Amino acid sequence: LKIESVPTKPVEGQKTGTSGLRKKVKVFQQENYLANWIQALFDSLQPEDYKGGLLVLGGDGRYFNREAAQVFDIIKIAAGNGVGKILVGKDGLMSTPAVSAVIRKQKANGGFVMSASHNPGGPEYDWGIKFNYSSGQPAPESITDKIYGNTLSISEIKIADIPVVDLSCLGVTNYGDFIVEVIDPVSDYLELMEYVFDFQLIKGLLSRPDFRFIFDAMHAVTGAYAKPIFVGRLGASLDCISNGEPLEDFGHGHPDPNLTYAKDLVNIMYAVNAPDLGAASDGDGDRNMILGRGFFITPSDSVAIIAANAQAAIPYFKNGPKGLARSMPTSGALDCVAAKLNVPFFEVPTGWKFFGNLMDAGKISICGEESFGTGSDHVREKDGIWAVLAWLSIIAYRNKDKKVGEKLVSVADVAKEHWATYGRNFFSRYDYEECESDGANQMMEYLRDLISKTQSGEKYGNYILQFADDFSYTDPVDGSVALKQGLRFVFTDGSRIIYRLSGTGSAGATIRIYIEQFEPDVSKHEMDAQIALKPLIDLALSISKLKEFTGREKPTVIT
Ligand code: VG1
Ligand code: CO
Repeated sequence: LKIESVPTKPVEGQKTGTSGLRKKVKVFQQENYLANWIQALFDSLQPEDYKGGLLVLGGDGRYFNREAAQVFDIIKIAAGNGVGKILVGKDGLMSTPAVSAVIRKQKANGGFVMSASHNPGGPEYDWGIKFNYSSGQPAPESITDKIYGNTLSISEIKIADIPVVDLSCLGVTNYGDFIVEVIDPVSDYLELMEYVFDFQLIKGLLSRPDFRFIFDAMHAVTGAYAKPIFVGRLGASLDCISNGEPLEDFGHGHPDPNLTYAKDLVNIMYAVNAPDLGAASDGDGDRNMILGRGFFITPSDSVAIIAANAQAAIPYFKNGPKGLARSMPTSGALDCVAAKLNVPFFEVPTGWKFFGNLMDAGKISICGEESFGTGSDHVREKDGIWAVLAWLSIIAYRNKDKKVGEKLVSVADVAKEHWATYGRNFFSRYDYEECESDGANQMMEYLRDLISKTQSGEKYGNYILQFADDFSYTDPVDGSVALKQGLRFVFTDGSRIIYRLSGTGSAGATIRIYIEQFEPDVSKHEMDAQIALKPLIDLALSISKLKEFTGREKPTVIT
């Protein structure tokens, strides 16, 4: 293997955000931009973490993935740095949770996911890359900070001279000491799903004449998984899958499974004669949205409901979940379940990387984020298909003895029963995308200053302040500290307003406002969340002076 040392110079702006490095495709097309980052990554690892080792490479199928894998050097730089073998998903495809699963199953040292997740794809849009570690978890901040540091002083890239690999054919190719194996991106993942869930139970539900299911792959990576899993193994009919072909530009779509961007699915699920369960997943297959007939399950409720029903409906959890965790802005619905199950509970900053240590230490098994992320310790990423299988399992379990013609327990019934048992946590998130960075930063500074002057007991409209702070987190496993993870106003009745700036955007600043209010009174549970939360939303806008700082009248996305 001929290895060349190519001189290079640092390029600005290679700091990793909430989940990997994400920029416009045009930025990644600059000379050595991606190559620098990949080399900086190897320079940040201990040699024993990759020399002669095994890495995994997958992606969500978006524009630029093929170039990135080959021409722009991920494979060649891996070889140049002495990696022994790389497992690449066929056609460069592999979902984020599947990469995590393959790393674990094949005992790899780590892996790359070429994805900007739910951000749109195409020459004018976004690209991104994430690195996961040997237990399949997103690289911790200690590593991503090192990578960034190395991008500022990088001077050489080690590149192996190997020809372009045909990623469309399964098989092994040797290049001296370096091996490329193109693998089926589905099989290890499918095997894991069969281990976690009772496929016979789900099959029973999907074959009922009185139950209809629809899955929208949004022309993203789960298209490659939905057919072999839902249709091939679970007997759903092919027309249950919509937008099932992964496309480089996601069919001009925005592959974000929420009420705004998964409009097609929402329309189907709110029409007369809607299916019983509708679901969608994002670009790289780690997010999910669950809908019943005319009924939206908030992600915060989804993780709570899955946790409450897991022991009965999902074999993997037959002894009950070990512990539960959510990101700080996610609603407290999960807290109530943890209290009832009497299991440990953790609140971590936004971003899946904070759950990994808790899982490795055996402290939690189910966790979630309000941002359509749900998962468990079967892998170290959130997992869209897993969440859909979890919901199918719950509905299947609740109806397993029902005869055709009997009324089935619906998705909405399960949610309403859950609220009746635990109370309802009304929750909404307002996103103001692509604001001017200056205005957004000034607003956050203004709020920080305000928080430093607040005192508990102060009145805000009808709410009494319990405390306000800038959330920080000390990892109970390794003691690492994450500061400035979101500004919180917590009121005495448990209501919360939280402000954060997004760490995944590729242009300007995105402000997120999270609003939550707990309602124990069953007679109020059927209220529309926007109506129930209106006073608190108005308060959130006035406290922050959002309009003055950003000039925005309305959010771009409400979930
Ligand atoms: C967002 C979500 C966060 C999620 C992250 C990555 O981050 O809020 O909960 O973990 O995206 O998800 P931010 O910093 O923009 O709020 V994914 O599907 O992009 O890997
Ligand atoms: Co994603």
